[in-house]
Parts: sequence; structure tokens; C-alpha cells
Amino acid sequence: MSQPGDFDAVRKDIIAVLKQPKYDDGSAGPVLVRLAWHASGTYCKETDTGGSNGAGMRYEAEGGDPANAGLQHARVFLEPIKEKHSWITYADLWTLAGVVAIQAMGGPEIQWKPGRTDFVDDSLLPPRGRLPDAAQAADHLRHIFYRMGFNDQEIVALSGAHNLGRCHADRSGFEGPWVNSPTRFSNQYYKLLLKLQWKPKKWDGNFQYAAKAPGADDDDEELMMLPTDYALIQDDKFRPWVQKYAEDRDLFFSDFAKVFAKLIELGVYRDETGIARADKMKKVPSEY
Ligand code: CCH
Repeated sequence: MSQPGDFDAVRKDIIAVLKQPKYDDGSAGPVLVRLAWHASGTYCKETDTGGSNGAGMRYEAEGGDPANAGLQHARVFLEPIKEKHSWITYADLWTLAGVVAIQAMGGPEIQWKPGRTDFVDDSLLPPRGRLPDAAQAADHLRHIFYRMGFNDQEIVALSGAHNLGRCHADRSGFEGPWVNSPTRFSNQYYKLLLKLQWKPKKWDGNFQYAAKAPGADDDDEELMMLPTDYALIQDDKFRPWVQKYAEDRDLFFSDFAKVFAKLIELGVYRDETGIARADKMKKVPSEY
């Protein structure tokens, strides 16, 4: 147990939980980043509903959404931290874990503010279907991310999180990592998008792109791109940002830090005490 508000103690324990020799590529970091993103990415600016406040994924309606398959691993990694620092809300813990993991994996420092509260029941959950579908293309990315209030540059910057982690056939139906060092934050994803010869993967699973990394041996794992990743180089407005971020790592790091900070603040409105009451959030209108 730490003093309520001692977020540095929580940060330390998040760092301690990152190393997981038996899990994926040896780190819980990527799946923690995905948890923070999926907690936040349900936001709709028109109805002002969804977002990370509330920690709705604890309930079946949101946590059991096929789009969130696999994120129970992230929540299980964090459970001992919640038990030890019981004063922190899940909504704060999940977003804090994302930013701590990114920095610990060599990424930028990202501004994080506390104050989120947790839903007490499932009456305010956002509907399913608000997270992106990887089988689709640029128009779908715009539909999903404009709804949250992001622009084209921000969509490309956010997508750079696919420098981290991998796809799991039993979670999403896609398979493999985007880059060779999936636990090291970098701009490699953009470089590989532009540089490698991406071809449809020969397999019975979902349509995805595959390529061998330069100099890879036959038994080295193939790299992958989702249709939505590939859409970033097919689209005239997205592609220049992919090129910029491939050439300029520092620009990517600073833009990513800004846009991730914006993502985890979506729908989080604090009162003068600094607390964002989940019970004051709007109900999703029935036509949505
Ligand atoms: Fe993503 N992502 N993501 N993604 N994602 C997947 C994994 C990760 C899409 C689809 C998928 C963002 C945007 C998109 C991460 C962070 C972000 C997987 C594999 C799919 C599919 C899941 C599995 O099988 O385990 C689509 C579509 C979009 C549209 O833009 C954004 C934005 C972020 C964060 C800023 C991370 C990290 C992972 C790796 C997770 C892991 O378990 O290794």
C-alpha cells in the first residue's frame, strides 16, 4: 500500500511488471499500450460518450467485445498493482500503464493526468463497434478517428504504435509483428512500410501483408502489415506523413507524445477538485 496519490510508486510497480520472460516477446509493454488505447478509443465527440473514464472494459459488454480479445492479459498483469495501490482507479491505472510502458520501451515521455473514476455499473458503456476494423481501408480509418476528433496527421502518428507488439491469430485473426524489435519504441514501422515489398500473406487466415526483413534468414519470422496499415501508404494524404515520420524520428516522437496524451484525455472532464466523475458521464443516445 502506498499513500493515496503517490503515482510515482505506481509507476515503479508498472515498470517492474513489464518484464515477462514467458509472455510474447518478453514484455507486457505492448499489450498494456493497447489496453490504454482501446480504453480510450471508444470516444465519440458528437455524443460526448466513451473514452477512458469509467474503465468500462471490466464489464462483459465492453471487455467481451471481440475487438478487445487478448486485453484480459493486460488487465491481469496490472491486477497486483491495483491490489497493492487500491486507491488508484482502474481508469487511471490502465492509461498510466500505457504511458509508462511506452517510455520504458524507449519512447517519448507522455503527459498523463490523474482523476479518472470507475463506473459502478454497466449502464454508461459505449456500444461495440467503435474501434477500428483492421480488414478495412483509409475511409474507415477516417470514419473511426474523425469521430474521436483526430485529423489525418494524428491518425498516422497514432498508427506508429504498431512499432510495438504483435498480432495473435487467436485474438484478432491476424498474425505476427510489424517490426523486428517489437518491444523497442521507434519509427521503424514507417520505414518498413515504405521500404519492404509487401505481398499478400499466403495462408488460410485473414488477408494481411507479409514481407521478409532485409537480411533475414529463412527461419526468421515474417513481418506483417494489416490492411489498415498498408492503407497509410496508399492514401495521398496519409502517405506524406508516413514519409515524414520515417525520415524524422524526433518529429515522430514529439507528435506521438502529443497525440497519445490527447487520446487518453478523450471524454475525461475534471471538476475543480481534479476528479472526473464517471457517474456524470452522458448516456449513449438510443439511436447510436
Ligand atoms: Fe493496433 N492492433 N490497431 N493500435 N495495436 C493490434 C495490436 C496492437 C489496429 C488493429 C490492431 C492502433 C490502431 C490500430 C497497438 C496499438 C495501437 C492488433 C493485433 C490489431 C488487429 C491484436 C492481437 O491479435 O493481439 C487497427 C485496425 C488500428 C487502426 O488504426 C493505435 C492507435 C494504437 C495505439 C496508439 C499495439 C501496441 C498492439 C500490440 C498489442 C500486443 O498484444 O502486442
